[in-house]
Parts: sequence; structure tokens; C-alpha cells
Amino acid sequence: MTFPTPPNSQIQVLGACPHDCPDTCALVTTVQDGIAVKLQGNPDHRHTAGVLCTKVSRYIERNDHAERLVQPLKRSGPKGSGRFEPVSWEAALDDIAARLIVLKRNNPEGIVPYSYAGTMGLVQGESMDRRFFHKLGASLLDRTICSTAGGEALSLTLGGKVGMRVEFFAEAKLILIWGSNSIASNLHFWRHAQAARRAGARLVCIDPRKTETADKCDEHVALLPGTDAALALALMHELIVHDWLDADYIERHTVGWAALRERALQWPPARAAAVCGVPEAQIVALARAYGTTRPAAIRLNYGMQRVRGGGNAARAIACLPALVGAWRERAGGLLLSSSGLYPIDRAALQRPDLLAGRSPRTINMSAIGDALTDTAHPIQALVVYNSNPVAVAPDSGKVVAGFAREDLFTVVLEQFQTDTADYADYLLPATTQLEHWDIHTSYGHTDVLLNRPAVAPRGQARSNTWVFRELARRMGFDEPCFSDDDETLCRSAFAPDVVDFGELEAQGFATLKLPDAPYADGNFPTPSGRCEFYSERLAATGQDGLPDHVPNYEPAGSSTDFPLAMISPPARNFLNSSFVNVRSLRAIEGEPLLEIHEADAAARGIADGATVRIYNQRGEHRCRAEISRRARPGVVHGLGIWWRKLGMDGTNVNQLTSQRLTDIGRGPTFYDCLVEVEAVSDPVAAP
Ligand SMILES: Nc1nc2c(c(=O)[nH]1)N[C@H]1C(S)=C(S)[C@@H](COP(=O)(O)OP(=O)(O)OC[C@H]3O[C@@H](n4cnc5c(=O)[nH]c(N)nc54)[C@H](O)[C@@H]3O)O[C@H]1N2
Ligand SMILES: Nc1nc2c(c(=O)[nH]1)N[C@H]1C(S)=C(S)[C@@H](COP(=O)(O)OP(=O)(O)OC[C@H]3O[C@@H](n4cnc5c(=O)[nH]c(N)nc54)[C@H](O)[C@@H]3O)O[C@H]1N2
Ligand code: SF4
Ligand SMILES: [Mo]
Repeated sequence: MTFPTPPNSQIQVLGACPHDCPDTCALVTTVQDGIAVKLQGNPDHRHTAGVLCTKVSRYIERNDHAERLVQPLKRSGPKGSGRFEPVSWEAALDDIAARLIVLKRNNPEGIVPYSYAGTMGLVQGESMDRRFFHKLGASLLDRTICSTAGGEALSLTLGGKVGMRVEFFAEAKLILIWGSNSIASNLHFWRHAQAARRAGARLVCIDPRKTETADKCDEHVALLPGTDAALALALMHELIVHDWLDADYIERHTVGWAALRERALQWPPARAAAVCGVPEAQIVALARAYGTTRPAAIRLNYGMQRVRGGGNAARAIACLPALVGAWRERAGGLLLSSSGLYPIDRAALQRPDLLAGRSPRTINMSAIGDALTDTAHPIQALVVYNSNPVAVAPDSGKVVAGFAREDLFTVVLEQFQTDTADYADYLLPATTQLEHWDIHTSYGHTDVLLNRPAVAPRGQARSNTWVFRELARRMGFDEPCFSDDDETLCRSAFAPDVVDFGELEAQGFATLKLPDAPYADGNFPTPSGRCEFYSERLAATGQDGLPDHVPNYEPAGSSTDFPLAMISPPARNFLNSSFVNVRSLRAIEGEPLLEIHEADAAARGIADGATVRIYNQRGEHRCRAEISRRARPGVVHGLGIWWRKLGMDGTNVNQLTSQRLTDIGRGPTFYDCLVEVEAVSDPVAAP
């Protein structure tokens, strides 16, 4: 790659934020003499509006970080020691390919890719890598760690990851912000919510934690974790008994109303109030507002589906707009994710035909601890990229035991020496978004963005696609698709009549042509074309065809040994475990904290700032306690996701979370987790 920047020149390069965030901002990087000197939000992109979050405003600091990985490394100490010696790319790739060739011959499914959304780019995230593993016949990865419970629930109910357009929230008169700390995780939506509020809308936040978003809403419903379906059913109950229903919309555009009606009538507000741990009057008032205000919009987010019944809860909530006919207006309805609106040519990018009729086993990434410690069907080689599983996957005790296996061959492609990188046999330096090509969709808006490289890769860093291309060549994979360069891959993501690549190149983004109120007249992309209250497809799998409240595996108050429910939502200044190593952002977050209500702290003799031991049957984690008005009694918050090695005892909150899966979508249950907390004098666990 050459960067033809004449001396003393200043250029601006258009790009896209790569992070796992619904906002997918358009970036403008100012490059002076080949060095990135400024990074800003693109003012011409209406969703970005020239504004970036605090994290990505520091992206250059992250890019130029002294600890960036700049050369290939080979393990020189015991597994997990994090000790490496430099090695050439040639030597590293030759040795990795040689080992994979042996496995390909004997047990290709012993090879497992592990990747998630370190970059959301279609090229660096799901193109050449997929081709490579398909051709190899490696195990498939079920990428469930974030959104499959809610995503599949939405697909069952509405027909896809589809919903309102984010910009129309500005015109709503009532907005329910449900399971989302929007100010932290969806800043550009929050702008629209504020605009709506200035025009007289009422904002309600539904979240166990009194977040910065809850602080700014008109009302906060602080329900117990994993009780959202009970709340939604009680809202339906009230809509029914007060006849705040749109009978015409229900009749023409839904399936299963009689059965859902019967189900909802079993949920009077008093019953839900007891389950949710909120006042009955608050539920009644919320139902009245939802039943009588138009347009009413719901911004649902993934925070509410990380519990056993997360799928059922998302289904119950997704039924609400059809009941009141909210979809009739463009400012009414619901948005969880817009990602299903993009007609991505995944077959062209990922080439599933390279599987050649094989159907390898599938490993669920949310249970990687069990998969790595399963001796009956061993994983022999793991290739990790765009993810930091040792920090982010649940039940870290098992995950760490798996990664520590001496007989496991682990390759990690990373920008930094993360907790996962510490366990690598080969640690390969990856490029950042400033250094590679990519093309992006969004799950919060409906534009496509192009990311061009702005600067040369640091040191010997190489893109994911380059690594998989080089490995493919060494493995003798000679299909022409293994030589596609990144720009070609970008061009193959969409058919030319869907996205005009020239427009992308010229302005950095292109807008999908979509109707304003897509479901005003039904036309849901479900098999029936209707909003499916009752799902035949779900019933066919032996599950309840109607949404119901499915209690947590570990409901609050159900155990005397572990009386506190722990949730571990994202910290505002990190992005999952990314940015934890950026000093200026870590300075804002301070250190790993457990937020606890003063009554729960007093009952345990825990003072503000005390060192505490959080524990349950799966493990223990030490950090500092903060007596916080953000916590309700009975619920504690371990804000995440810290690097284990930066915690006081070398662990993080995932030492406590479980590998049990959600009702729908096989997702993780991070927020379905009971613990006990005690004050301790020693920050480090006794040996
Ligand atoms: N700053 C920042 N932004 C991020 C991220 C980040 O780490 N930091 N993560 C990104 C990722 S990966 C994703 S998936 C998206 C969406 O990410 P989400 O995980 O949805 O993130 P939040 O918007 O913070 O919403 C989670 C909220 O749900 C609440 N919650 C927890 N349990 C329950 C429950 O049972 N019911 C209800 N109603 N609420 C509950 C939490 O208290 C929290 O406030 O955001 C992305 N944006
Ligand atoms: N307790 C608890 N655990 C959680 C959650 C929670 O709320 N609570 N949230 C869950 C959710 S929603 C999610 S999405 C997952 C997120 O989990 P991950 O997808 O693993 O996200 P990150 O922790 O940000 O790690 C991404 C890594 O990819 C690297 N990376 C970025 N770009 C590139 C690239 O171009 N090439 C390569 N090779 N590497 C790159 C980054 O340096 C970073 O270390 O965590 C989950 N874990
Ligand atoms: S993390 Fe989200 S808000 Fe921040 S720049 Fe990226 S897309 Fe925008
Ligand atoms: Mo996520």
C-alpha cells in the first residue's frame, strides 16, 4: 500500500467508525504529512452531524498508542504468561499454515474461528476470513454473544431486524427507552429524543439502573432484571381493559390476537408489579400514556435480552406497537435494530459455496468455556480476531482454563495485547480503521458507509484480510476469490442498483431508499405478512407460540446464599473491552466499580470506596464498592468490561456470569446472575 501524500500536504480522508455501536458515525480524518492529526465526525452526514462520542474522539490516541502491536510475536513463556518474542511474518504464517494443513487433513472441525464485532466492517469482519474457514471445513461459529435473543425474537414477531427509522423519533410524543442507556451507547439517537422532548414529548426509561439516561427522562421504571415481559404483558392487560386498542390494525395486520388477549388478561398490573418490583400505579400510568398518546415510539436495546427469558421479553415488547396501531405513523412503532434492512450480498462476501456440501459442527461463542474444556470433541486450534473472549465471554474461570490448555494452538490477530492475546501461541499485529479499507452498514440508522485508509499501517501491522489471503495461499487454496483485494471486497457487498459506489466514494456514505412508515399497512416481512403475536415457527420448535414472562435462571431474591442480582452493563467511556487501555478514557472511568444501594451496603457493613469481594458458585471478583443512587435495593452493577489484568485481583465481572443460554437465539445471560458481596481488607485473593 502506498500513500501518495506529498510533503507539507494536508488531506482529509472519509471513513466510518468501526465500533459495535448503533450510531455508525461517518468520520473525517485530517492527515498531515502522512500522520493523522485530527479525527472528527463528518458534518455532512445527517446521522453523525459532526459529533463523535468521547471514546472515538480519542481514536488517534488509540491508534498511536505506545502499546500498539507492531510486529508478529511468538510465545516464549508458559501459556498465558503474555511473554513473546518477535518473529517474521514469513516464519509465523508458514508455521501457522503448516499446523492448519495437518489439522485440515485429520480433523478440520478441530479448528475454530472466534470473532465478533471488534470491527463491524463487512470486509475486515466477515469476508476473506469466512471464505478461508469455509474452504478449510473448520467448525462454524454461532455468533450469539450480543444480540441473537432479541434479534431472533424480533424476526419471529416482525419478520426481521427491522423497525422505525431513527430520525423519526424526533416527531414522537411518547418515547419508551427500554433496556438502553442511550446517552452512553446510542448518543445520536438521544439527540432525536431530546428534540422530541423539546417539542413536548414524554420520555420514559425502563431500566433496573438509574442511568445517566434515566436521570434525563421524565420517568424511570426501575424494574428488576429479567422482568420486562411481565411489564409488557401488564401494559397489554391495561390496553385491553380500557379499550385503548386499534381494533382495525389488529384485525388486518396481526396473527394470534385472541390467544394473546387471553394471555395478557392473566397479567393484571398488581401481578406484574410484584414480579417487576415496581409500584402498581407506575405500571397503570405507563399503560395509560402508551394507550392514549400518539405517536408512541419504543427504542428497545439489547440490554433487556441478556437474561433467560430475553427472547420472550423482546417478543412481548415487539407486540405492543401493533396493538395500538403505532406503526400507522412514521414516528410510531419500535426500533431494536435496523440491520435487517440492508440487502447485503453475503454470499458474495463470505462464499458459503466453499463449504462444498459439508456441514461442519457449530460452536456457540457464548459457551466457549465449555467448548474449550470439552474433552469428547476437542477444539485443537483457535483463531481469534475482532474479539477479546477471555475478557468478554461469560464464566471466565472456564474460559481461562480452556485458553490455558497446553495442547490448544491459538492464533490471535489483535491491535493490542489484550487478556486474550496473553494466551496466544502466535500474536499477529492488526491494522486499525485508519489503516485499512472497509464498508459498513449500521444497526441504528439506514446508511451505508465507506472507510478508506487514511494512514499507512503502524510498523508491520496487517489487515485481517491480508492475513487470511496469505494463509490461503500457503494452504494451496487457489480459487480466484482468495486473491480479491479489499477494495474489490468493498465493491462486492451490495448490488450496484442498491448502493451507488461512486456516491460512497464521493461523500463517504449512501442512503438506502426506504419508505417512511413501512408497516402502516401491515406488510411485515413475516411468513404471514402480519405481526405475529402467535408464532407458528416458534411453536414448531416445541416452544410456547405466544410470548410469556420466563423467569430468570437466577431470579432476584430467590437465593439466601446469593441475595443480590448483578448486572454488568457497558461503561460509557469504553466500548465493551475496547479503549480500556486508552489512558485518558481509563482516567475518566477510574477503576472497576460495583455500584450498590446504601441499604444493601449498610446491611453488609460496606463503606463507600471499600474493597469488596463479589462471589457466587462460579467464582469471585474483587473491586471497589461505590454506594450509588444509581442502584436500586437488591441489584448491584459491575460496570464493564474491564481488562482482567487491570483489575485488582486479575479478574473482571465475567468471573461471575454464567454460560446458560437464552430461551430464543442461544444468547448469553450476562444479566441473569446472582451474587453475594462482602467487604474485604485484602484486594488480592488468598492463594
Ligand atoms: N459507550 C458504549 N457504547 C456502547 C457499548 C459500550 O460498551 N459502551 N456497547 C455497544 C454494544 S456491544 C451494544 S450491543 C449496544 C447496545 O448495548 P446495550 O448493552 O444495550 O447497552 P446499553 O444501552 O448500555 O443498555 C444496557 C442497559 O440495559 C439495562 N438492563 C440490564 N438488564 C436489564 C433488564 O433486565 N431489563 C431492562 N429493561 N434493562 C436492563 C442496563 O442497566 C443498561 O442501562 O451498545 C453499544 N454501544
Ligand atoms: N459482563 C458482560 N459481558 C459482556 C457484555 C456485557 O454487557 N456484560 N456485553 C457483551 C456484548 S453486547 C458484546 S457485543 C461482547 C463484545 O465483545 P467483543 O466483540 O470481543 O468486543 P471487544 O471487547 O470490544 O473486543 C474487540 C477486540 O477486537 C479488536 N479489533 C478491533 N478492530 C480490529 C481489527 O480490525 N482486526 C483485529 N484483528 N482486531 C480488531 C480490538 O482491539 C478489541 O480487543 O461482549 C459481551 N460481554
Ligand atoms: S462509538 Fe458510536 S457514537 Fe462513538 S463514534 Fe463510533 S459510532 Fe459514533
Ligand atoms: Mo453487543
